[in-house]
Parts: sequence; C-alpha cells; structure tokens
Amino acid sequence: MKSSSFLCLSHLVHNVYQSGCINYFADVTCVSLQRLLEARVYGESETFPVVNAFDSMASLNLSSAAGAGSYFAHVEQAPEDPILGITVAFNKDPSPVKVNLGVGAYRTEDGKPLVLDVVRQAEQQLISDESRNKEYLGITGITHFNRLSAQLILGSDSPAIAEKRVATAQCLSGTGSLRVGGEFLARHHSGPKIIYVPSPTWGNHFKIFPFAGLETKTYRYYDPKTKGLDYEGLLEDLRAAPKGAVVLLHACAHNPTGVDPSQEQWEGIRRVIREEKQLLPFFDSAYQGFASGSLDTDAWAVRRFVSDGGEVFAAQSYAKNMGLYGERVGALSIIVKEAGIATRVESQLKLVIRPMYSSPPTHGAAIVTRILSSKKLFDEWKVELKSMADRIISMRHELFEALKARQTPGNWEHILNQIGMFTFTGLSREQVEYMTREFHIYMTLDGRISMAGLNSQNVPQLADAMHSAVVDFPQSSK
Ligand code: KET
Repeated sequence: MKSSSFLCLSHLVHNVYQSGCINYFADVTCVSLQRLLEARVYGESETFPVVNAFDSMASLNLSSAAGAGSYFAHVEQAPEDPILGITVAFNKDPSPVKVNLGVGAYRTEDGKPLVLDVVRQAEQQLISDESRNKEYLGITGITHFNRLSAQLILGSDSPAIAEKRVATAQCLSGTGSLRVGGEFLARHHSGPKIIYVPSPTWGNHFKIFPFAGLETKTYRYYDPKTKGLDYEGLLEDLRAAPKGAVVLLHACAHNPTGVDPSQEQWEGIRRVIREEKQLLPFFDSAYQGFASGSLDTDAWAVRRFVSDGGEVFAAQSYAKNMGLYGERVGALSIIVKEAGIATRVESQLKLVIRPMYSSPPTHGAAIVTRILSSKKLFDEWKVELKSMADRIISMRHELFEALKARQTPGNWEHILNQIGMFTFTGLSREQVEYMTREFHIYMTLDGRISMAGLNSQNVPQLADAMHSAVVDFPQSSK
C-alpha cells in the first residue's frame, strides 16, 4: 500500500472520530474503513472498487485537478455488478433472440415477469382500505409482519416464538436483512467478528459483510470434481474456525451451486457448529418454497438449528417466493437464549437501522402481511409457489433431454440433481463468453444459469449454445 494512501485514510478515520455528528457510530465506521485498508493490503481492490477511490484521493490535488476544479475528477469508472450487470448488458443487446439467464428472477413460460395473483388480490384490498395512511413505520417495521415472518421461517408452533426469544426487524429484502444482521454482529457479537461464507457463495456476501464490519473468510463447500458437496472439506474448515465465529449458511437452494446438504449432512454440520466449536449460524433464506415447492421442507435446516435451543440469525427475503423483487421486503430474525436478551437485541437493532435508512417502506410488507394473515390467500400462495417451483424443475428435465438429444459431451446429470433457481453448469468463463457472443445467451461468468429464465422456446437455443461451447472449447469446462 502506498504510504500516502494510508495517511489519507488515517486522516479520514481521525475526522470521523472528531465529527460529533456520527460519534455514536464512530467505531463501526472505523471498522469498515479498517476493512478497506485491509482489502488494499490483501490486494482485493477489484472486489472493493471504493478502495481505488481512496487511493486516488491520496494523490488528489484540488487546485490543479484535471477535471476543471471538480472534487470528483479522480473518481474511477466502477465495474458493473457481476450479476445485475448482466441485465445491463442484456438490455443493450439489440438481438431479437437474446435470452437473460443472469439474475435469479422468475419468468413465465412466455418469458414475462410474473406478478402473483395473491399479490394482486392483496394490493386490491390495500387500495380499497381507506383506513390506511402513509405515516412512517416504526424503525423495525410492521409488528404483525415481523411476527408472521418469524412464524413462516421458524414454524407457527415454534417454542422460540412462544417463549419470546425472537427479535425480528422488517428490513430491505434479503440484502438489507443480511446487512443489518452483519452490522449488529460487528457491534455486539462477543465472539470473533469473523463470518465464514461457503466457497463459492452469492457474490454480494463478500461486499455486504466487510462493509458491515465483519471480517469475511470462506469454508469449502462445492467440489467441482463431483459437482456435489465437499462435506469433509466443509467440516474440516468449520472445525478449524475460531470458537464463536459466525457461519453463513444458505437455508436451501444454495446459490450459485444448487447443491444442498442432505438432512443427515445438516446434522453433522450442526454437531460441529454447536457441540464442537460453538459457532454462530447465520442463515440466508432467499428461496424458501422455491427449492422443493414446500415452505416447511425448505425451512427444515433453520428449524433444526433453532430446535436445539442455540442462537440463530436468519435473513428472509420475499423477493423470489412472493415475486416482490422491487418492493424490497424481507426480515431479520435473531433467536437468542431468553426473552430479556431478545428485547435488548431488538432495542439495539433500532440503533443500527435508524441512521442507515430510518425505517422501512410500507407497501411490500403490507402485501406480505395480508397474504400471510389470510388463510385463503396463504393457501393460494402455496399453490402459486409450488407451480413456480415445478416449472423450474420441468425446465431442468427439458434442458437435460435437449443436451442428451444433441449428444453433448459430458455428464449433465447435475442439471437434474441441483436444487432451486440455478444450475451451476460447470461451463468456464471462456465458454460463457462464447455463448453470449455467438448465441446472445446472458449468464454469469461463473457458469451459473437461472433456470427460472428458461421456457420451452428458449431451451433449444441454450442447448445449442452449450453444445457448441463444449465442443469448441473442450478443455475449459470446470
Ligand atoms: N441471498 C441470496 C443467497 C441471494 O441469492 C440473493 C439474491 C439475496 C440474498 C438477496 O436478494 P434480495 O433481492 O435482496 O432479497 N440473489 C439474486 C439477485 C441478486 O443478485 O441480487 C441472484 O443471485 O441473481
């Protein structure tokens, strides 16, 4: 690291401490800045583009900057997000046959975004309810929504809820729930402020947690050779983690691999986490109902960890399972040992949220509250959810059969075996780039495809593209 850069950051940290306006949060801000410094030390500037800006600040001479007196002439063009940037590239492509299999967003058989019928019904009810207003919500959102969300993930008969051991906050979808949970941990976890995430994982975890103030490390998860779980590697890495560290677990439908532990393997993981290392599990539940089509089956692992009486964090998203992507509705639940702790934890969550975005938006959470509190809507939702999950599963079969028909080299059984919205194809970056260039198939460079973007019309095009890529670049499949 350049020493001038270090001086500049130190100066910034000093200023943060000095400025009275954010003094309560000075520690956390400094943790984040500290992380930026570390990122620079470890050469992670690609992952942390903001660090580049700090570097440039070091050499900034305001009076003679080339940008005609701009304070921001040093700002570098940031790279697009590896997932959301795919949609940006897709939108720019004029081809009529282009297919977007990048972002995990459900599409109908006609390739259109879907607004669930239960969501439309709930919105109709909200519009005609004249008692509603546009006042601010409380800092942790709609109380009824929070209770229903905790019941959805933990089960309506959960002893933890009955014993008032759960603190829940309505947050900005799954991402916001992870971010708030991460910052709460950075401030209050009495164990090491380190979170272990699976390798690979949803890329945003590497940005959310360091900026929340947690050091982020990985544990082995996926074995490219077997295209399955590296169970032994996973256990070994968790056993090597410091006692009390946090472990991020995908509740179901692991993103990007589509590989979940079996119930027996979950038990083995739980024993290491609870009995051997007293680690703290943090579940990311972005796909409840999407993996198996059943809300209860997909919450099995979370409920198993809660049932042993230990502490659990759970971040829920309603983006996928209710199709409420842009409404940004989700919840963070923290399950602790006793009611008194839960009350105090909730009071501290408010101190995390208030300076971040003050309070969450109303509309999405009001929709969810209507659906979860009406037996009729809830039952209808389960049917719609199952039909989305089933359509994805049928696309797995269609793609598998299409590759078989083309006699595409390789074993493609994993397309059938993987779970949830994605298939981790094993295609290399070179193959993906070729498919985008030649066939207008848009997908993430790690070889992940969103099965939810497939339909009977575009499966043949994808199969042709995969076939050509594998034949033309045979050595590069992972
Ligand atoms: N966790 C996981 C594992 C996840 O895949 C996503 C979204 C989220 C959390 C956050 O979702 P939210 O919309 O904040 O509730 N994943 C898809 C979209 C994205 O990258 O934002 C994706 O992987 O395509």
